[in-house]
Amino acid sequence: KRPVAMAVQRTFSILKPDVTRRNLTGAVNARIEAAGLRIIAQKRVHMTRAQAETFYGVHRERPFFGELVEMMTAAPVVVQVLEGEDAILAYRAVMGATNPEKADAGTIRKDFAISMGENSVHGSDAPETAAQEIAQWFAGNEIVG
Ligand code: RTP
Ligand code: MG
Repeated sequence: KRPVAMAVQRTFSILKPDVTRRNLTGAVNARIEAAGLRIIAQKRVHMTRAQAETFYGVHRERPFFGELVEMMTAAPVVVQVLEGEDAILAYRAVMGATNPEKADAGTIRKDFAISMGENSVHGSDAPETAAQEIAQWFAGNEIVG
């Protein structure tokens, strides 16, 4: 019998301003690595308004859009590419629910997030958005798998 193919996948991650401001980059990275995800690209950037508006363009019409862009540009973030088996779903599982009050015990958002807005991490929601988001932030030679 042929073995079932391993679905190694990449996802895009952001450690949001509430993480860098509180010096929790290493603590969050420890959770990512403990979940079996490999950080194959990483850099610290201070997003411009235009970059944040592009990144969250899908939410442009939402009532929280202005607040979201303000929050994402208020301090540096760490952008990352994570690799692992079913990385997109695996990362969203360790992130926890968008609203930290609803996040499961042991998730990053349950343990670190401040609020629905300042919820510590972003993770891509599908393979297409992961590819788009990675391409917005990393050149191919910055990703070392
Ligand atoms: P993300 O895109 O950052 O990984 O988070 P998500 O999928 O869990 O949540 P999404 O619905 O895509 O919302 C994107 C980000 O917008 C902020 N938000 N604020 N105040 C609010 O009601 C509200 N709702 C969403 C959060 O920072 C959320 O992660
Ligand atoms: Mg989202």
